[in-house]
Amino acid sequence: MKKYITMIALLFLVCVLAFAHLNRSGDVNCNGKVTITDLVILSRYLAELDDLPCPRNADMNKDGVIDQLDLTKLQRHLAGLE
Ligand SMILES: [Ca+2]
Ligand SMILES: [Ca+2]
Repeated sequence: MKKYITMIALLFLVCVLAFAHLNRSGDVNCNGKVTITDLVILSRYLAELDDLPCPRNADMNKDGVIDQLDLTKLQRHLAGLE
């Protein structure tokens, strides 16, 4: 019985983390919100001025590359167009 409870708890945790990850696309500073600050940070990263604090959230279009297309997608998201 204890084994099943542990497995269910782990499955729940995996689901929560997966859902949280999905909802954090664009949150490149990992503060839990997608704001203009994320846009500035991503812009500075693409201009090679700074590192990305949270690169896993920067690939907005999920193509495996962090580039101008992700910046555009983040801009559109913040503008409410996506
Ligand atoms: Ca953020
Ligand atoms: Ca991308």
